[in-house]
Amino acid sequence: MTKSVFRPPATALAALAATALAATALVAAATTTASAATGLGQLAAAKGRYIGTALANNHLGESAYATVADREFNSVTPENEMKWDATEPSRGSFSYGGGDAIVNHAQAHGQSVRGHTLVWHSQLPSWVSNGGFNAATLTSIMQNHISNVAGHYKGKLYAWDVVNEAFNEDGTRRQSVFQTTIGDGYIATAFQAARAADPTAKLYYNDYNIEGINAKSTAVYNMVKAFKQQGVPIDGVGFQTHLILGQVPSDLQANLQRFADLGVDVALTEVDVRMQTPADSGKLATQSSNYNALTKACLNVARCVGITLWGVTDKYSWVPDVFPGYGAPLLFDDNYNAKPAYTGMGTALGGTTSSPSPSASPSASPSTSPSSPPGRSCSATYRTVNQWNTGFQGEVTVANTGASAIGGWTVIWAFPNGQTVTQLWNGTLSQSGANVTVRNMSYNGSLAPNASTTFGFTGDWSGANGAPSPVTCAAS
Ligand code: 9MR
Repeated sequence: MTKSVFRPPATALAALAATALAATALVAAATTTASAATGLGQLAAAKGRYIGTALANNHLGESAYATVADREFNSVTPENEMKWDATEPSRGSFSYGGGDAIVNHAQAHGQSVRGHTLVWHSQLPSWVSNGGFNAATLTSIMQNHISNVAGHYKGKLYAWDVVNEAFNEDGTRRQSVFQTTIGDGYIATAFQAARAADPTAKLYYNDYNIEGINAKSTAVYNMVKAFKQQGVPIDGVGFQTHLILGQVPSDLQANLQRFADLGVDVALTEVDVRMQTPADSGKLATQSSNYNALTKACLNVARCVGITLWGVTDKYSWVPDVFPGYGAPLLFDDNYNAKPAYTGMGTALGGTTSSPSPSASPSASPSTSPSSPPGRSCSATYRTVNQWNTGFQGEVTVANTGASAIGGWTVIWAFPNGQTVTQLWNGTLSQSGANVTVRNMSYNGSLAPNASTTFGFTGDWSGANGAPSPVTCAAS
């Protein structure tokens, strides 16, 4: 098995060296070793979380953009391609080209997809906002939109931002056309329609300026609490987290936790940390510690499932267009050099930053069984589903065999007859000779006691295709 060791890309080291970043981080960068570059997504996956990015179709043809996106992230959110103006530009006429391209790209690169967004006052075609519909008609237009769009992507998305930005800063409802025409109930109706259209996607309410405890976040909190009491199908709350340099709310973690305690997942869904441009070493160092802090806040909350950056590179960030004089809010600069913020986040995710030592060195110890923390345990059951000339299909069922919920799992086996895995789904593969290690994806790591999940794969064999034994499982 190859141990995950975080190594900033070479460009990140250059960026670090050029800044007055805290001495510890400089030491870290200078002494970090690794056998293979490891992206943020892989680091997060080892903790049962994801690190995602907003992805824009029109930039995917740029090789540096696609390379960084695919290397670093294990989740994507279409930046604009699934919004109402893109998917139903005129009434009853649906177009999915942009969204489909993102989903196909994500599937080809082992990334889960957060759908964004079904009901929002912005990027809403004027046939909806200015149609003059009565409540019954607008309700059915909204239900029809959700049923078509969420239905089109049924089974393919990890989550949907069902309703986006429905509250004002003071905690009152935003006076969108949905609110003024249908009334408060439109949000619950939207969630019910989304559940009916795609029963497996996690359904989120998503908003900005709700990261700290304030009037707006408390209004959302009260809505979620009421939904849980009333049986309205809500699974998560997305905290956009568009921050200003140096202004990570000190109560971010406490706020995430109070929502999680209502029985929903939480996620940071559109993270960026903007600064007045031009950037300088001091600002970049502050930004690095801001990213470090917000990542830790999420990791410290068991139900914080992942973090999405709102873009791959500063070059294409929405920030300078909307906040003139501000920019440089992401992890990679205009030339795709990793910024100190990249290291700030990677370090929080457990990237190795100590001097090389025997225990920190990459090790190959496939015969060692992984171990689980006390109270957490899992089992892995291997089966051959199908077998032909030189190929076969396998499946492993992972079950939580302990009394506590688990947040992630790692399955290890050694093939007895030189078989190799050629493709694997619903898990993250690392393979070294006969030794195979599979970790959960962001969306299937959490298992309640007695719950199980499966991952599948295809492989090559010749001569014999014996089942491996033992197949061990470690829970986290
Ligand atoms: O990043 C998006 C940008 O390309 C669009 O022009 C803009 C239009 O409103 O939307 C941006 O994304 C927004 C997201 O969908 C919802 N939260 C705020 C984001 C930044 O404006």
